[in-house]
Amino acid sequence: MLRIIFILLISCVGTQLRAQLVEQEGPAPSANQMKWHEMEYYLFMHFGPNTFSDLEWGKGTEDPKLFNPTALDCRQWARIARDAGAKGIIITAKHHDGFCLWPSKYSEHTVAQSPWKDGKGDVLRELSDACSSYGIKFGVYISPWDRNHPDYGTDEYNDIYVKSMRELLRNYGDLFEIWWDGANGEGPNGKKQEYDFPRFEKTARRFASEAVIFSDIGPDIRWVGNEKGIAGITNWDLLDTAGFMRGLGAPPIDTLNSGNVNGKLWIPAECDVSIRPGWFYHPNEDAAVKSAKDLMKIYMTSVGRGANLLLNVPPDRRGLISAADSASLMAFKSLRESSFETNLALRASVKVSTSRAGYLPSVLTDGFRFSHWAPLKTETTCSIELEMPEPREFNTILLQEYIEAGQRIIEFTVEVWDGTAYQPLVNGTTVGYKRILQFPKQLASKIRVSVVKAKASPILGEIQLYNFEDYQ
Ligand code: FUL
Repeated sequence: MLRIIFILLISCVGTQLRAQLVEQEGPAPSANQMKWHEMEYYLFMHFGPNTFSDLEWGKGTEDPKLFNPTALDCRQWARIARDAGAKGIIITAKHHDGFCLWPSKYSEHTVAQSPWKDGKGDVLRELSDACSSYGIKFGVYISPWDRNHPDYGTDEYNDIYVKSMRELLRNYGDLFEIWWDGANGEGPNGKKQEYDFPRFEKTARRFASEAVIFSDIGPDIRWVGNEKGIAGITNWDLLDTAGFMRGLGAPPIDTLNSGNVNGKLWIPAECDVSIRPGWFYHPNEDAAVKSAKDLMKIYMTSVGRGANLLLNVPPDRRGLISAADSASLMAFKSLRESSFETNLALRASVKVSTSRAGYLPSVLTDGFRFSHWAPLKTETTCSIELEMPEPREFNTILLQEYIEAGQRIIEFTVEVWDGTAYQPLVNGTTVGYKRILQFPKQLASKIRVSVVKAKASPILGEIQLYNFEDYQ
């Protein structure tokens, strides 16, 4: 009993202290969204009848016998993802052709009707188990558009979708993300569906309370507006969704790309992009796999702009990640690791314009985003000087805001000390969870970061410097 009272007391004091120090500005991420931000990079896998028919959008009339991977091994997928530094896998449990990668009771177009494992196989079971044994997270793409289901285009289909979602969400362990595609075309009877998204959302929340939900307009994560891996140079984690819908009624592309500075909801962007030209595996695209350098550029325009990177790596007809894709993923991992190996600003001394009581400037160079610093509450601008023990060569700066208290920075500058004065180096707009900017190589011991415009007193977690090899 005493122990419980003690814990309660500590947590009340803790909450009060936090509330006093880091007042929230506008919308802030939920606990699930915060975990999602921290994932940064994970894989997408498009797999199903299209893998075998060479199509991107199956018609829904494909014979389920087409689905017959000869050596499917989800442990290979999960191992490659983990070794590539990706934090999870999102699989197309059902794409637009309606084929279910699990033996759903609510469809006649599933792995159970296929010859794979004599109709006794379950890709979701194997992948969910593989992800947990390799310590990565598992998520699902469940296309609302279904070109196969006979009830599509009628009210009954909304029931079917809810039931199959419930079946899936209850039986395959914890999910980190549910992916709702905006595409909505005709079903087998030529009719389009009026989706009951409020009901879908209720079901998702009830049976996957730990998952974030992705769609054009969230509710948790938004589409970035392109399939190239490019978030806006200005990228707000905020969005206004009132009056918008998924698919054709979505907000304009540039809004999805940059968010809304005064958006009422925390709905950060996710960049979905494929390692190959198509989303599904096509043998004739084997020579068109993106290189490590291509992927690094994508990383910089997604994670480097405060968005997450969802990189599609489609399994082939054997049911394996092909050698070319895995080689490129590993080379991308090495390039990333060598680029970020040495934080030259680690433990650099820090001088600031003003500091709020209780905030130590030195945490800005301690290597941890979570420990954060802020100027006086009344100041919406600030300047931070970092000094390294001796001149070092660098060409990259990484900044992180403490977004748990909201996203605040609107504009910042970076200057370099040339021995007599500060010279302009690079300017930026939003920071958010992470911002990485590059500039021509410098040899210097001092830089100055100034927040010149913010929605409220800025709260920063990290400032880091790196010297990247050229990957352009
Ligand atoms: C799109 C779909 O139509 C594509 O087939 C793919 O799944 C992509 C990720 O989303 O909207």
